[in-house]
Amino acid sequence: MDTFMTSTQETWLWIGTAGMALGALAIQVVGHGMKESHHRVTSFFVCAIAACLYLLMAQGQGDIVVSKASLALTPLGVGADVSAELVYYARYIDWVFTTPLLLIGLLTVGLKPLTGGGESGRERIGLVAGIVGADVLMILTGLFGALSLDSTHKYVWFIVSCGFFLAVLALIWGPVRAAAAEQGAQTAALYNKLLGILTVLWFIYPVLWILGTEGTSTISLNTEVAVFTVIDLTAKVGFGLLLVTGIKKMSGAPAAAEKSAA
Ligand code: RET
Repeated sequence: MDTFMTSTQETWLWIGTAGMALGALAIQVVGHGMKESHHRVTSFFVCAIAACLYLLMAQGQGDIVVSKASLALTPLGVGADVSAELVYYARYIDWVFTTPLLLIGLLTVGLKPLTGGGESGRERIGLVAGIVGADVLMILTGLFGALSLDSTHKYVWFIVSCGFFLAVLALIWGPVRAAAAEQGAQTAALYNKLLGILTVLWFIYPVLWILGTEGTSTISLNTEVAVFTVIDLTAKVGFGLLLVTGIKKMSGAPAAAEKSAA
């Protein structure tokens, strides 16, 4: 039963705050002067949003204690059962904004620009809305699970959240990957590289959640906060830098190479 933020957690949360702020800065510097600047803008905001929410948590404002007390009359007198858990709710505010932005970063690599709109434009809107919608529901239902003290409720929400996660993966590995493959070898290679990295990193989140205090409490909250900080920095700063440098390199490459590969 963890009910307060320890100094180890506080240190990691300050490392997260500084890392995200420096990451935002690094993305601006590395992406300076790039042609497709929207990639720099989305990657910058992913880190800037995370920096604000890590600051909220480091200052002790991003957590709540969920608790439940029940009293029962027994032959021996009144028995009390209290359960309480510290939940960093701010993570979910971070993720509900940053995961759609990360996915949009990936989608703008995989999906080619539309000329004309029409039916294909509508299909595109449907695909993007489906991916972002499933992602937002994945995070929200994960929050519902984290706030549940009853283990049945918790695992129901975990399974629902995993279902939405699988839907996101099915769409980015299916139709979006197929669209990226039609855009030439260079774009397909960059998309596949980012897709592989994103998938591996994102799989760590539900595993950590279920092993941590939100799930089975197999690992301590100190370890969980430390590992989340490292994974968050990799999934946001590392991924953002890869995206920005990959796009910059590709726009610098002769267009003929892309066309001949197509
Ligand atoms: C939760 C709840 C349990 C089930 C699942 C989850 C998935 C979370 C993911 C989060 C990704 C976050 C990123 C943040 C920023 O970089 C919510 C832990 C499936 C995939 C990439």
